[in-house]
Amino acid sequence: MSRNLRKTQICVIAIGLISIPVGLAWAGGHTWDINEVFTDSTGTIQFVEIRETGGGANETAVNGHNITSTNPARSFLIPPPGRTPPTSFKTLLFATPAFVGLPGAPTPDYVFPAGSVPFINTAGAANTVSYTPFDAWTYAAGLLPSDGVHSLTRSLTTPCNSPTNYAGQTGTINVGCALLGDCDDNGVLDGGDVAAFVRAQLGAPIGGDKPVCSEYCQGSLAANTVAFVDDLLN
Ligand SMILES: [Ca+2]
Ligand SMILES: [Ca+2]
Repeated sequence: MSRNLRKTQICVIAIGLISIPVGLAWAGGHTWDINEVFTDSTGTIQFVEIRETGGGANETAVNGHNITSTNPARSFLIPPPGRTPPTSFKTLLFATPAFVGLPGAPTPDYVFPAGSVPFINTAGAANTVSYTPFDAWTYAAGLLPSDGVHSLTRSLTTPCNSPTNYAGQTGTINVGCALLGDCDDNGVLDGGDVAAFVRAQLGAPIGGDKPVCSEYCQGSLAANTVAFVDDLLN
C-alpha cells in the first residue's frame, strides 16, 4: 500500500468518526445492573428492576438485550425503542401481569408475557438473574423473601419492596396481608394486634401471628408505629 493511499484512508476514517453525531457515538446500553427482585408466595406477582449504575446519560440502547433467569429458565427480549436520555442512575421495571394495577404499584416499563410466569423462583433455591450480556447476578438459596412485602436488593438486603419505573414513579406493594395492622391475623383490628405488632418488631412472632401485617414500610420503626396506631384507632 502506498503511503499516499494510506494517508487518504486515515483521513476518510477520521472524517467519518468526526461526522458521527455525539449522541450516537456514545449511545450504549451496557451499564445497567440487576438492582432488585421481588416475588410473592405464589410466583404470580413478581418484578425485576434494573438500574443504570455508571451515571451515563446515553445508556439508551437497552432494547435488544435480554433479562434472563436461570431458575426457572426464562428470557425476555427488551423490545424497541431504546430509552430517552438522560439514563443516568434511572431504573427500568419489568413485572408480571398480576403486578399491574396493584395498590402501590407503579406502571411497569415492560410486562413479562403470561407464559413466562413465574419469571424468577418463588423461594428457596439459588438463582442467577441477568441483563445479558453485561450483568449477571447470583443470589444464594434462601435469600429471596416471598412474604409479599420484602424484596431482595443487589446488596442482598431485604427491605420493603421499592419498584421504580423509568419515569421515576415508585411505590411499595403488600400482597401478603389482607388487613394491614391485623398482626394477630384474627380478621379485625383490635387490642390483640398491639402485642402482636410488638412481637413482630422484636422478631419474635408466635404461632398465629402475621408479621407481614405489621409492615407499614414507612422507613423507620417510629413512623411504622405511628401508622399502625393510627390504623388501630381510626
Ligand atoms: Ca427499587
Ligand atoms: Ca387483629
